[in-house]
Amino acid sequence: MKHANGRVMFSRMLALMALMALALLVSCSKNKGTNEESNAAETKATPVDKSQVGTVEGTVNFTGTKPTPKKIDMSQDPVCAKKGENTVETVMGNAQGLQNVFVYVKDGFNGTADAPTTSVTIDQEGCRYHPHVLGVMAGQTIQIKNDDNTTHNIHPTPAADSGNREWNESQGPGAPPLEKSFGRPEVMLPVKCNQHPWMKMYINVAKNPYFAVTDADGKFNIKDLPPGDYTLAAVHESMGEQTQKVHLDPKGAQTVTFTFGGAGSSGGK
Ligand SMILES: [Cu+2]
Repeated sequence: MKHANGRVMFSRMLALMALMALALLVSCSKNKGTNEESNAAETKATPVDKSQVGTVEGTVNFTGTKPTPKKIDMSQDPVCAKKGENTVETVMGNAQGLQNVFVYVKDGFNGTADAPTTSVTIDQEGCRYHPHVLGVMAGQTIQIKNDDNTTHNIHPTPAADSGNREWNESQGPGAPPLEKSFGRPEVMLPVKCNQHPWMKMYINVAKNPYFAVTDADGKFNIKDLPPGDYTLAAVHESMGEQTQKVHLDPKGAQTVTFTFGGAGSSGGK
């Protein structure tokens, strides 16, 4: 009898151990499931922490004497010749400031940023492009307007290896705005008009939203940049690109100066 009781006890113990093992297995697989979910969340892009962003601002200077702006002969189209200040816009700006320099975060921003849903505008007015230098994010809409009583033919000519597409399109007086975008980053993408050979501008397609174009005083201001170490680049249509390393603390403000030209420089081509 004693022997038989021991056997019953042993088999009950075995059954209990089996149950405990099963319970352990179930709880383990539950944990595993939770871990997988949190891993998936970690691989998603980290959104920019808006409470920590800062500003990089500064000036692009030109040393030397700016060339006297060349006059443009618009006499081939009487509509154009009537209005506008008809000078070439290559090297311009007040005092030592250099206008129309595209300043952008070239390296160091590893987050993801969607293209803004707002569009940027190119206006054709007085047979000139306004602005002369434009910054836009890859994929962002560019609205092209014709405010002239003449026909323009907009013709962007991207670099062959840029991945952007070359196109040209006519736009008559009163025609609705064209809506275009470029999918790949490219600096100083030239735009010309097939009707008016003096019409020229540059579109800069950026891979992130951290860029600016210098104003008439050569000033730029890049806002809402997360803290980090960056390569800041400044590119001019005829004098090429310069870069600088910039460190930005949380909620920081950095001032950067770029200098183009040199004693006696006429500002390139
Ligand atoms: Cu034109």
